[in-house]
Amino acid sequence: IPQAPPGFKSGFIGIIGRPNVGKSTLMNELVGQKIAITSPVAQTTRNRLRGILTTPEAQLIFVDTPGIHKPHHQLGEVLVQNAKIAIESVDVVLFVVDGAVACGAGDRFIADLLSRTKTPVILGLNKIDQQPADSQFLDDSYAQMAKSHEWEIVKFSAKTSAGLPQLQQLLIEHLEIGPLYYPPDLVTDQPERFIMGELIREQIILLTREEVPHSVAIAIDQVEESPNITRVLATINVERDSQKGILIGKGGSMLKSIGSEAREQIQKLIAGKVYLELFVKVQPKWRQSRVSLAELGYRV
Ligand code: GDP
Ligand code: K
Ligand code: MG
Repeated sequence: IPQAPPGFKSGFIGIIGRPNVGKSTLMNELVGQKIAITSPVAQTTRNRLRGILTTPEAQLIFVDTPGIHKPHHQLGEVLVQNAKIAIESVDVVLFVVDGAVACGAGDRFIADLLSRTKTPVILGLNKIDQQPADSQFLDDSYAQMAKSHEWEIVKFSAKTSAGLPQLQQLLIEHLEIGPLYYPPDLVTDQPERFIMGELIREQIILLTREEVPHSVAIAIDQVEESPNITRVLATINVERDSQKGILIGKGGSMLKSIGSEAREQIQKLIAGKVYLELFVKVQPKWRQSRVSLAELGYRV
């Protein structure tokens, strides 16, 4: 890693917020590459994932987190625990809310968590492209929350990029002089294999029924590069036979769709041709088992 020039700033920014407010979309937009998968489904993001943006004056390391919500099972608790760790271990918290809907109980639950930390908080109103014509009442509901906690507030759209340069500038202002933590051209701390697994999971979320996505875990078994094509073998682990059935689909049609969409995404990721082979395996109750969670790469 090269030495940072004099006056260079760097630091870690935790992206916190309810599910579906656009945290992952925002991180992808800021770093300029799809590293975190996004979808209209809550709990798309499971692991903590770092996105890295290096400018001539600063290195911003974003920590994407799963949305914070009331946990219902062990995986849920692990997710909330990870978000809490993220809050304490970053230099700045970017608390993202959905500016197209009024401030609600979910936002206040998080605001309460954040009020107990010394980490500086910036309140980010996302989805301003979706705000209705008369949006003053929406802005007011968040402005009140920001004021009572003395948080700075900034408005943007992760989808259209409106307001993102201003957000970036504000974040840099909050960082201290620091080193380059990562090489300037790196956009994520995760290995390519992990992102590949995520891109497969994204297609499962987008293409299958809601009960399947929460119980899948992807293992990339093999990545074999040759001059013309990269061969990727992956296993989709599910809990039940019925889920295996849904994933495979009639005559294998669902698995075929997942495979061809995921292949497109992985080709973009590695900028090359990909051959993708998917297997589906039933591994009962992995969600309840901390051992299996750890084996599958989740922080427990
Ligand atoms: P997360 O759960 O907070 O990580 O949210 P995602 O990044 O997965 O986004 C949830 C949904 O909101 C997806 O369908 C995104 O396309 C959508 N979304 C994210 N940011 C914006 C935005 O600025 N404007 C609009 N209209 N939609 C957005
Ligand atoms: K989501
Ligand atoms: Mg996300």
